[in-house]
Amino acid sequence: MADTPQETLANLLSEDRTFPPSPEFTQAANVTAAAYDEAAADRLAFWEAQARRLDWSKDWDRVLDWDNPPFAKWFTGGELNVSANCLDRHVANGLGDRVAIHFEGEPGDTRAVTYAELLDEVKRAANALTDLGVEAGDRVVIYMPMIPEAAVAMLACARIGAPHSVVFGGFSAAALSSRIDDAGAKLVICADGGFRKGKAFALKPTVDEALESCPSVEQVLVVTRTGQEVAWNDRDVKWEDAVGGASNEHEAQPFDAEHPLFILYTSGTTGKPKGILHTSGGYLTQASFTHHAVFDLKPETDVYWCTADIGWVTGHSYIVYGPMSNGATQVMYEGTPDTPHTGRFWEIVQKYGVTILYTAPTAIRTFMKWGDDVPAKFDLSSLRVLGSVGEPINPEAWVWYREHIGGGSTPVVDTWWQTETGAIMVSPLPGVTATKPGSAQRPLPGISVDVVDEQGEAVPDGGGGFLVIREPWPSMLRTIWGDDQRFLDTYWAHFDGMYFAGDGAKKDDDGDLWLLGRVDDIMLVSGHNISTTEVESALVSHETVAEAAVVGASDPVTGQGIVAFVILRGQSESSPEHLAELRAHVAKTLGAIAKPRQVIIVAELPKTRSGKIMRRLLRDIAEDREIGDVTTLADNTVMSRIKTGLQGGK
Ligand code: 6R9
Repeated sequence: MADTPQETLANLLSEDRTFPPSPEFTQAANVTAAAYDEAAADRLAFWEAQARRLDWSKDWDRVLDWDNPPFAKWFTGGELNVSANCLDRHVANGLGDRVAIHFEGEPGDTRAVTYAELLDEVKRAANALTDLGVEAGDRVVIYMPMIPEAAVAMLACARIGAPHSVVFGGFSAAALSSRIDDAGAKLVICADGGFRKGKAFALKPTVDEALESCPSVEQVLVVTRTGQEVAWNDRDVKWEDAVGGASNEHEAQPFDAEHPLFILYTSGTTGKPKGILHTSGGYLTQASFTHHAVFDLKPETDVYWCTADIGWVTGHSYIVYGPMSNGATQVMYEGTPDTPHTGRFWEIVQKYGVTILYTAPTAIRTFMKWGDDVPAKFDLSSLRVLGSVGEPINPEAWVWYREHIGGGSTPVVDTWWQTETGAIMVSPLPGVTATKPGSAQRPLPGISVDVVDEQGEAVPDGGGGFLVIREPWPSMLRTIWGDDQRFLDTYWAHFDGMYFAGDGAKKDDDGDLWLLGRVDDIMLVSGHNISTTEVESALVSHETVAEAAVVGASDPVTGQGIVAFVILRGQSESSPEHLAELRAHVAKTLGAIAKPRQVIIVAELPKTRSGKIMRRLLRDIAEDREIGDVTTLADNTVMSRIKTGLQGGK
């Protein structure tokens, strides 16, 4: 993140298309326009009403304690058990036979787990963790593939008040050990491995390697997923023995609303990863409410599918805590979208009759690249809400998603939020908002997001600047684990009394919000701040382009010159004329100032496990430097392939 925000962002892209919800959708929607008025009239009363959607063992004394800002406490004095809110209360309400998880393994193995079965397994796991000496307040690191046991492990930790810290399966031993160390974890829960891209991959050896430098860890609980050979140490315990052999009787104890629920590490571009701390009552209130409101979940009839990994905050809030607190039936898929074929996602939607799909722009752009004919082979008519998260969604990708996946009629909700915010902050409401391709639009009821200039003054409609949050919100991070000072410096030091999200944004003439990417990625061309997002969206609006990543490379004349890395759609081919046409297309769409100095065709782009493009690595290529730290890449061999491709193409 840039130390100080620079000048106001140029505002280049405009969008006139809007899609109001159908009257039928509005009629049946969970949340209506009245929610905005209620929250505007009394924000705290609004959140108090949302907290009442949960079961509390003890009522709170105060909704918000903001006596020592920016250290917030929500629902102080209140007590609840997060796991009981996700499981026990549904079973007590006679919903034990409802499927909680339709699991689809990558090799094609399937399991349907009901709420009663999930509760049974979580109770056993809670007992097993207690038997292994884990107590309330002890930290547990979870390093697993996308299998039901990952959710079981999280809910069992929550049940006994042991904060979990989930690390992406696939992170290196060094990344894993630095997180285990920072959290001071006592136990690691992992699997032998998982399935990805048609092959079994191993996790346990990485844990063994990581633990060489982690003295805090006493035991490792290992789930058998692939059955591959693994080295066995004295500290290792088989999940099947410990959990399988434990009692399924377990009474969940209530914890304070501010009891730590989890720590999740954000990669951060430099320095050591930040352990974002979330607590119980406020977090669950907002995760649960936003899931109900933004996806319009009808738990009796909907089949919900969030394609995120459990190691990303999206997996925490919108696979585990939000959906399960609402009693959702959901699909959990272990693998990649192109195994064994590029229609795998659509085959799953058709098979389970998925009604609500939540995925990332990176996936949508990949589907565009694979071609319209792939989803067209499947029956996707069950879908009624489509969501997007993780990066700005280019207007063309948004329109493609609605057309080719949503049959031209489903609302598309572009949801802006962060690990730090814990839950969705800015998004359309599907039964209320006339949606606009590419815009996340409005802060949700009870949330006060704004765009300010470098002095911290709100920009008028039509202006661009920095996204801030003016008032505390229930699921906000409470601090950075073990480092209050870094919490203050990172988020609260830029603008007086406001949370700085690190993202650039603009307000259009209707006051709708457009996210323009991380402030560190913003380019400075001939004295103008230009967002990577807008140039990328202009490129993606060309019929031959599926995906684009744009960086500013130092330029002797303009300060920075725009270099675009482009992936072509389907069978498209490039030529010098085509490259010139792409550059001209950007100039025509956004103005001459945004015309790329260079367009480079590539087959893939460097992305994190949650699908975010790592522009910093592309900047290294554009400026002909040694490639920087690649440890958080989904595939750390991609950079050498991109480089080789470039050399080969010269
Ligand atoms: C949930 C999640 C947070 C950063 C955030 C922003 C980007 C996420 C977005 C979006 C534009 C959206 N981001 N959703 N940008 N539109 N709908 O992604 O959390 O991994 O912590 O990343 O992702 O830059 O600041 P996290």
